Amino acid sequence: MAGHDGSMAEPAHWSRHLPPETEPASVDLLARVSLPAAWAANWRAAPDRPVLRDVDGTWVGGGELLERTEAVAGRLSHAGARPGDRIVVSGAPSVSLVVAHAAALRMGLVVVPVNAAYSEREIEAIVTDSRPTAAVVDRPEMQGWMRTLGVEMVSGIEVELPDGPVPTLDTVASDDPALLPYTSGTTGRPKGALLSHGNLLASAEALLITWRWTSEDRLILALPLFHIHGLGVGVHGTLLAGASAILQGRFDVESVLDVAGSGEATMFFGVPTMYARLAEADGAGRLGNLRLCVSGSAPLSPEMHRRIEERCGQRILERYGMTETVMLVSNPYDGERRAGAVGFPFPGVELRLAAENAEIEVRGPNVFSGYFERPDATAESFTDDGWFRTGDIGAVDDDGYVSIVGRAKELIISGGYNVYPREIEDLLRAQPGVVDAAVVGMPSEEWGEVVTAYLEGSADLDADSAVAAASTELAPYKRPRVVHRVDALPRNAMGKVVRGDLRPPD
Ligand code: MCA
Ligand code: AMP
Repeated sequence: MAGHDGSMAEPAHWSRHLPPETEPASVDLLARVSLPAAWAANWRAAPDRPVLRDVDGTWVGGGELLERTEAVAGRLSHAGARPGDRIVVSGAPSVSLVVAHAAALRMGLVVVPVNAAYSEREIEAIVTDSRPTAAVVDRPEMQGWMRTLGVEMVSGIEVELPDGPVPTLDTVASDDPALLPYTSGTTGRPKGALLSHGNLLASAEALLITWRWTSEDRLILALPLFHIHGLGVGVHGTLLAGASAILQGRFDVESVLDVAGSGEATMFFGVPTMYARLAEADGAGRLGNLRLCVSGSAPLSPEMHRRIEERCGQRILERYGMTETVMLVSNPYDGERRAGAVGFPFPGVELRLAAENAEIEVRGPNVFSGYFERPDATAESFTDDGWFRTGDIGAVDDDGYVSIVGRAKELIISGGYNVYPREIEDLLRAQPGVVDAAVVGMPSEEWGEVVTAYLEGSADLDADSAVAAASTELAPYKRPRVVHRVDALPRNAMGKVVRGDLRPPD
């Protein structure tokens, strides 16, 4: 096997192989078997210890989490949910949402986390594909859609169902399925990334090691809890470390800085858009009180990295992950946190760059086994020798730091949310008068990229109205913010749109 310097002879299909930061043999990332078993053990060991501060300011301790997750599991089981069944969980951040999630995992259900702002069309695609038995959803409108789509058990976020006996809990194996988050993908049809309990546990253990996350830590958690960043990193890490978190219902610059300034928290995790806003705020220096600030989900520019250090007195630790793999690469906690780089593979993660295009390929106990009931998409996303193709283009410098230098996939990242052009283009093409459509991300200091639509059509095409009509089918973050009508989209000799040649008309 190649060393850190990649010096030994390498097979032709990859150019550089980085082993995990901690050799796999030296740490058993699966020793605790599953997250829910480890969480319950932590809660039992310290029932009075505060774990989560709810959005109304009340603290909930381990003993209460044990009781509440058991009660919810009793209700779900009484209503007919069985291990292996899928359950949609969707809502704004709250302790009740975390309780529903943890209860489902403790009894062996597979959680399908869903964006609380999705449209009926977006929900239908996920429900049709995942066929959940139950849905715990805070938005009444979405509860109605779930019922119409035939979901048997639908409740609000408090799981207001009749009580029942507590089923067997905390007996899942590492290989059992745990989470089924959906990613739209380049085909426009969403696919579920099936993550096992082992995948989630291995990644959370690696975070604890790399970021020195201990029970003394308290996280300011202002991320949505339906993506890996807020859920798989923020919630899972907090509960595994036996630490605590302050849940903020939504991201608000002043609230984050107030908590940071009060000295009651030690960490903050955010996307670059959040840091861009924090750096511009009065009293941004309050962020400097924290032990650790982590950025991820989208590139943090070296300029922004420096600006935050200057304004907030905080040297950001940037890391890189994906829904399919949880966390992959992190800057070091003690060593240099290098601006513009994402760092070294987490414990357990091996990384290599494909020789032909430097695409990052990974493997490890954190990497999912495939897309739910999509053998073709799964086969395409793994190499013949079993490495997952991330679709991100990487580089490794002489010190072994990995950087993301591009994307092999058509993906726009706006404010840390992924937007796949294909899904939006398909909706735009269906609008009257639209001959063709192309959607790209234009650079933006605040959002990273702004979703921008080019519509091909005659001079009387009302491009804004066409986009507005398509937007009713899309969650707000996917809606094109900039719209151009063009006589003809730039095409190559094969007739394919050349995205790189798209320019606003004069
Ligand atoms: C909100 N809006 C957006 C976005 N967010 N538009 C484009 N892109 C967005 N990301 C819209 C709102 O609907 C509103 O539209 C307008 O922008 C202004 O809203 P504002 O109040 O300023 O926004 P906000 O509520 O403060 O949200 C900004 C945000 C949020 C806090 C940065 O986008 C956010 O929480 N992003 C994090 C997403 C995340 O967790 N990603 C992780 C996935 P209008 O004016 O029309 O009403 S990736 C992942 O999990 C992997 C594993 C990883 O590596 O982490
Ligand atoms: P998702 O599919 O929502 O899990 O998003 C994963 C994608 O986000 C990755 O494939 C990357 O393209 C991107 N990403 C996550 N973290 C970073 C980062 N620190 N720098 C650049 N891109 C990132």
